[in-house]
Amino acid sequence: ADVRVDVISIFPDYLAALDLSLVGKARQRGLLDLRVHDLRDWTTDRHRTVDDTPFGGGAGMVMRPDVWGTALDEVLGAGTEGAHLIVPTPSGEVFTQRHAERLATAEQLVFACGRYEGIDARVAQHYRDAGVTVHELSIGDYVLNGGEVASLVMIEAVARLIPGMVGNPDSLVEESHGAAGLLEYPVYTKPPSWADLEIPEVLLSGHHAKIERWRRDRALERTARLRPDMIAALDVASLDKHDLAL
Ligand code: 6GU
Repeated sequence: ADVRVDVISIFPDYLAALDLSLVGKARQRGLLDLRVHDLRDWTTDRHRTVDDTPFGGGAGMVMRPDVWGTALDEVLGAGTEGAHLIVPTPSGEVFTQRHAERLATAEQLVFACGRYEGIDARVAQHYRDAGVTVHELSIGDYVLNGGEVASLVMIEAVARLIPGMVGNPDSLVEESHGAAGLLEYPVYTKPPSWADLEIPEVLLSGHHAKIERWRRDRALERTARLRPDMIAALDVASLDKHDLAL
């Protein structure tokens, strides 16, 4: 397969959705070698313990570095070259399309899904020191119970960028958070009249340049309303003289 993805979790069943849809098809077609592992397979005690109380006190439990170390050493294998370790955590950098693009070029991605109050901080430190590219990533400013759902999100965002994964590659370049740096314009299909609502007349005009202009205006309008931060970040060189009228 082109890409190897490993997910380590104490709830491997959470990742069952990766058998479905585009990611599932990519696995069947051999484009993606995706393996889900149970962290408890690397425990050595009778109770299959993965966590302990935090040094310094405080609420909750912390995942033990020794169990994670044994698991990650085995899953990463010999070469650290080309391997990226992703540690989903609400205290990480916010995951964006830029991260997805970078991760889509990696040979191996390993997702270490923490639960409880997180994984002992020495784990990320150790693998960084060993030359693995480690990313501590959050999927947004809210709290989940663990890294599993965040891993699903990131794997889907990365998988659809792997060459040969999406049926029509045009749908990858024209979309939100793509080259334009704008939110998408509204889209319509048949029937042309529904629930007393008509589709915008320009879309029936057959006038390609007018349609493009209308779509760009709607994208700019929507982005200014919902995401002023994205407008502020726009490269002035990406604007045309008609945009400036807005
Ligand atoms: Cl990556 N993990 C958890 N537990 N909560 C989150 C998150 C990750 N991203 C946003 N909230």
